[in-house]
Amino acid sequence: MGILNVTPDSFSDGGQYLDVEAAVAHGLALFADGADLVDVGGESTRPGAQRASVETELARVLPVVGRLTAAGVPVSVDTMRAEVAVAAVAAGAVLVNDVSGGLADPGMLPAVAALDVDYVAMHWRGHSDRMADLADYGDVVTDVTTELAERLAAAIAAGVAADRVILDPGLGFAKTAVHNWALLRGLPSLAALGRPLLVGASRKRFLGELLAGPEGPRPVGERDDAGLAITALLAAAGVWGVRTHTARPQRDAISVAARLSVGNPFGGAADR
Ligand code: PMM
Repeated sequence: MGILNVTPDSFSDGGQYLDVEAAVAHGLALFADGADLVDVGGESTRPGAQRASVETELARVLPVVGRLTAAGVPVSVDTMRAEVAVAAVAAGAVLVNDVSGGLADPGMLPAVAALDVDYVAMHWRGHSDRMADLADYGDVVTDVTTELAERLAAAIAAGVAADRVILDPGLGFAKTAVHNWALLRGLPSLAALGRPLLVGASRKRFLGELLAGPEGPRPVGERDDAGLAITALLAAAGVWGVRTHTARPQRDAISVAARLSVGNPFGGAADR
């Protein structure tokens, strides 16, 4: 899943693709480079970010979704709002990627239930302006597994088909670096919920902290090799997808992992 943020303030690519032409060109490039989906988002979720209005989000996302879909690119929409999800699907999106797992907008799960799309439910505890205060866990793997199980149950109760739900631990969302590493190590616990897993580690702060030097954390633009190592390991472990800023190197890492994998904790990668 290639990331396309049509925002002025996302932590890694904010401001680069606000212009429709630039955004479409980047989405086409991600697809040409091997992304199975291009994930179009119009609202930054970086820690501390303020919310965009629904009008702003729609205006950013819809032209890009429409143009990419018309060009044959499978598109997902990264939104917490039912209204944006519905409009993006009408414009051609095939998956709704909801970082709030249905918690931010009570209309989201019923709206998704009425659409013929896959749904990513990410682990989330609150909006970006306060999520740092919500990074409080007993055992983070147990707590995130329990809370994602609740989101899966809520989606099913709202009428979403269970086999259309993909779960995501939500690295960096109300989580410290220690939490993120624990969750990456604890993915088999999430996999035990019986749904495919998506993981978004690309360029996130915990990688910058891991690779910190005397000058401080490794800058955002210099974290891709570490991200690639995570992709290879997760692909070998059998995750369904990774959400990343580049596509070709990820594709290559996934090919290597698939070729080498002989059995994995989640079952199933060996014969791909
Ligand atoms: N991370 C971000 C945005 N959307 N969606 C999913 N499913 N999982 C994630 O980890 C995730 C996401 C924040 O990163 P960005 O600003 O680079 O898009």
